[in-house]
Amino acid sequence: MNYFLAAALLFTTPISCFAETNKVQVIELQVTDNGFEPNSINIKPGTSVTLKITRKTESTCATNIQIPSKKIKMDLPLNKTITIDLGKLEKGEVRFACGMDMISGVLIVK
Ligand SMILES: [Cu+2]
Repeated sequence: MNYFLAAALLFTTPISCFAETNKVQVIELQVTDNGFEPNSINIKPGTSVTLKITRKTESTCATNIQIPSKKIKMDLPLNKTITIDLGKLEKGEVRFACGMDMISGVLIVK
């Protein structure tokens, strides 16, 4: 047993857990008959955000998603989860919408 390593792990683990700069938030979104669910998400500034989006319905025009401020456009295949890494978000709002901009939602960073 390597006691030095064990001690090092014991002391480094809690520190990295609480480090402000390494916060990651995974947000799971679904596209249903009601649109994006949820369609309003609160996030703390400086958090790295990963979206996991699954389209659950055929009867929607949201077969793709666009995030204009991040210049992102992705197809949303039925019942398949896609992952979008947004990186660290600063204060403000990040809007997302279907390709035709009829169904939308927002990440509120504050
Ligand atoms: Cu649409």
